[in-house]
Amino acid sequence: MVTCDGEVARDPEPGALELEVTGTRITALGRGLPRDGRRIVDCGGRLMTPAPIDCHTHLVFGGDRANEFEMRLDGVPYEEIARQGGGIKASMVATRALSVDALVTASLPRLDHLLAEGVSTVEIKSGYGLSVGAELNMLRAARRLGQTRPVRIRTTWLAAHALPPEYAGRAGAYIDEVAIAGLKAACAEGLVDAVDAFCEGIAFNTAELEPLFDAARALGLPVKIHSEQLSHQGGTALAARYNALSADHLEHATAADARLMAEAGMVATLLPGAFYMLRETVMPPVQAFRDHGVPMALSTDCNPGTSPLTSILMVMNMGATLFRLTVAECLLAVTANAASALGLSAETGRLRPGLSADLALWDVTRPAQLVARIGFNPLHARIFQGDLQ
Ligand code: DI6
Ligand code: FE
Repeated sequence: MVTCDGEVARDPEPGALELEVTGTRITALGRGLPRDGRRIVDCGGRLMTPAPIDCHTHLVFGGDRANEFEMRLDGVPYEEIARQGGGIKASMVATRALSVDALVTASLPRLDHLLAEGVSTVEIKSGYGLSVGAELNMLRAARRLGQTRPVRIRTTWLAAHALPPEYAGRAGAYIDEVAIAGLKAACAEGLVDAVDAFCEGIAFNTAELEPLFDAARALGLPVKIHSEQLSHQGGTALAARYNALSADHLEHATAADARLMAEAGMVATLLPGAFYMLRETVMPPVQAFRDHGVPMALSTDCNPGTSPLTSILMVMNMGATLFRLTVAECLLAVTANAASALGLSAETGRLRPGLSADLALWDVTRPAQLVARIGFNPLHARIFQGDLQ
């Protein structure tokens, strides 16, 4: 058993621990627990971990952008494709064309792929609607996904993802009329757990994002940010001023950013799928995060453009191979630290009495076996809120 509550051992002691579940909760962890009247499940010597958490996804969207993949193979850079109306805007057109029902249908296979690897909790962002109505529909679809499958969905308002053509040259008006006005409407409908923004040369700058973060604060919502992905724009420092839950991507972040993140209690969410797809060469400052004690999470960033990835196991492998994280860091990055990135550390992500019984049972005996293999899923059983599935 790997509790992800502190150190992760390379070789967990065989048969060391028993775990008691009552209803939806872990109620005890230890040796020789009382058995009277309990249903006993023998896990057959398999490895148990907290169920993985995917803490940064754009899983709800319409359409497909494999054509842009081909353009990039021909040498056209991502930012150039975006300037030509591809990229996020192409997904906007395809997403606006779908009803809530159709968005659910399009997104369900992606969610199921994550669940097949034991995932208990998925964060889903808006950000491909870019109008109040279409952004609301994305989060309605996200909530519906959570009613359709046994999974915990956290929704994030990411209207500040790109500027739609109808607001070209009027970023301030877009933030006011769509990002902030829509946030209030979405919040009133119970559709928002956090607010995110894309701070980048091809998206929004820090001055434009400040009023949005002020609005989030006024509504009592935590913020997150996509920052320093393609260039250094200062989004991480802005987010730290708002005690953000996390800053995400961070390839171009500095040691000074890491210090601010530590002071603000933020998680660094690293997204190796986007790094890989864009053939990035600048690495996130992993050693600075370690030195400053910034917890690192890893996530799929599942999206139609820069990270069409729906495997949390692959993400762990990439975290190790591309970012040189240790196996222990990779495991914590998709469990305890991913929970922190969603403000859920008192709810899930560790094996600890009081937390939700969200467990994964794997046909392996050592954590390294989860991280080392590529394209192999050793999940034996998934337990969500105490239910063995
Ligand atoms: N950064 C990303 O990598 C994705 N969104 C973001 O803010 C890209 C989204 C896309 O290309 O569709
Ligand atoms: Fe993203």
